[in-house]
Amino acid sequence: RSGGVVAAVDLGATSGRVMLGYVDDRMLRLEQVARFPNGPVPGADGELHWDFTALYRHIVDGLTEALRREPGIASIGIDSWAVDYGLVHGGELLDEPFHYRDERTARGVETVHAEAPFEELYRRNGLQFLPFNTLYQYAVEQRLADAEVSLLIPDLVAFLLTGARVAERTNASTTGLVDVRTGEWDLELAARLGIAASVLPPLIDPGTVLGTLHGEARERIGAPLAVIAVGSHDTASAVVAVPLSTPDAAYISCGTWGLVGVELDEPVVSDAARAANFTNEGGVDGRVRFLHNVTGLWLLSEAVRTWEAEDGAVIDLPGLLDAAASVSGDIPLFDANDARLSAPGDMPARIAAVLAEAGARVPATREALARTIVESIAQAFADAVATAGALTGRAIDVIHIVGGGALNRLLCQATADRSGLPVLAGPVEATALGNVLVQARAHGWFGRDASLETLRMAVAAVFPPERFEPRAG
Ligand code: LRH
Repeated sequence: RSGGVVAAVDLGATSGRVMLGYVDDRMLRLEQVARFPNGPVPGADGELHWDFTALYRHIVDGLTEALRREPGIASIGIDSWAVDYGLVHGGELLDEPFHYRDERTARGVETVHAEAPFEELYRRNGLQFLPFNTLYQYAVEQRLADAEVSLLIPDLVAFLLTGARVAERTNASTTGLVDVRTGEWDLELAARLGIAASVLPPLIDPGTVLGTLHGEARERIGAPLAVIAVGSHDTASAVVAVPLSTPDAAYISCGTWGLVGVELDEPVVSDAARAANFTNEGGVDGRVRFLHNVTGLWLLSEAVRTWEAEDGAVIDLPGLLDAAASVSGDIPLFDANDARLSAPGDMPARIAAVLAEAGARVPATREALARTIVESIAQAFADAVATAGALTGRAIDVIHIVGGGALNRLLCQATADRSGLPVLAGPVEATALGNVLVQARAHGWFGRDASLETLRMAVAAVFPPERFEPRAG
């Protein structure tokens, strides 16, 4: 047998999906079965949580519908945003997981750096500084001691579905507690930070069969389907499905975040990489995702959310972007990674304040502000690509943009113009495709030893990217 169908659960910070993935020698096709909203939910004291209970219900409903449509499903794979976790005791989730944009983590940063300065952390875990990396969250987590185990979001879903208590390695690499050299838990660091080894479950690699649906999940969904670990960090799955076209290609996985970097065989933890805040996250097949987080479409989606609340009506985003593309004259820019733009809120007002503070003109219309947002993101993308090239000694010759951002033609063209490099856009559904492909390989549909290059050739054949040439500016 050289093909079949699998289900992919793909949870992003603004929406989640259940997809069916059809795979054989010549075909790769996704069919969306369910899509549901996601986002920060403020609690009584303004703290930010996820509504994991609702997410899990949507996942089970989606899988039930997937199996109804396609009784031949061979397995399920789960990926989500990184760093966040749920604490489990007695088989139950203790609380709704915190959202990584909750501001409590600032205190965690201070506590952790007092014990292990950032310079030392970088040598050990290879991670760029992000105030929400799991180890900072654990430092302010009041219930860690009450938990038998802490599970990252995709592992938590797999646990509820199958009972398996594991930590998939690509996502575990974003906790800050995995040794960048060995890929194992850094138990010495954990001990110094007061994190009990018992809350860190055994690490497993993508492709591992985690178990079959059990208990209520099996009853509801209706069959003892297998759950297979994929690159459970959404960015790891997305990078699997980037149809890298040259050895020196860079990629941008662009959704809520823009993850900008290159794939390496070995980590780079030089002083220069640390100073540039480049991360060495774990990729599928032991590859290294050497990249930098740029605040991506979050800036635009929060602005749109604010305008929709003002209007009490839905905004036509393609229409807004068309209007933004025809804005002429000087486009004021701001630093997309300004920390003041990271929490949810009135993004147009915050961006206006950041621009005004820098003495820049504040755009007067929504389309002009949308243009400023898109160009500022594109500039940050171009800068990060140049830095990735400098830090790795590569002459980057093309930029692949995958994820929702690949649909944003204004952003793709602006990234080409500002970097002076061609941009190859697509596939939009890279994350779900990477999830599907790693399951397909585990089933032997590409040959069990198929390399990532083989998987990427399949993507390129079925989803030829659209090319944006840089225009002289
Ligand atoms: C993108 C992403 C990114 C992380 C962030 C928390 O969805 O997983 O790679 O840095 O969310």
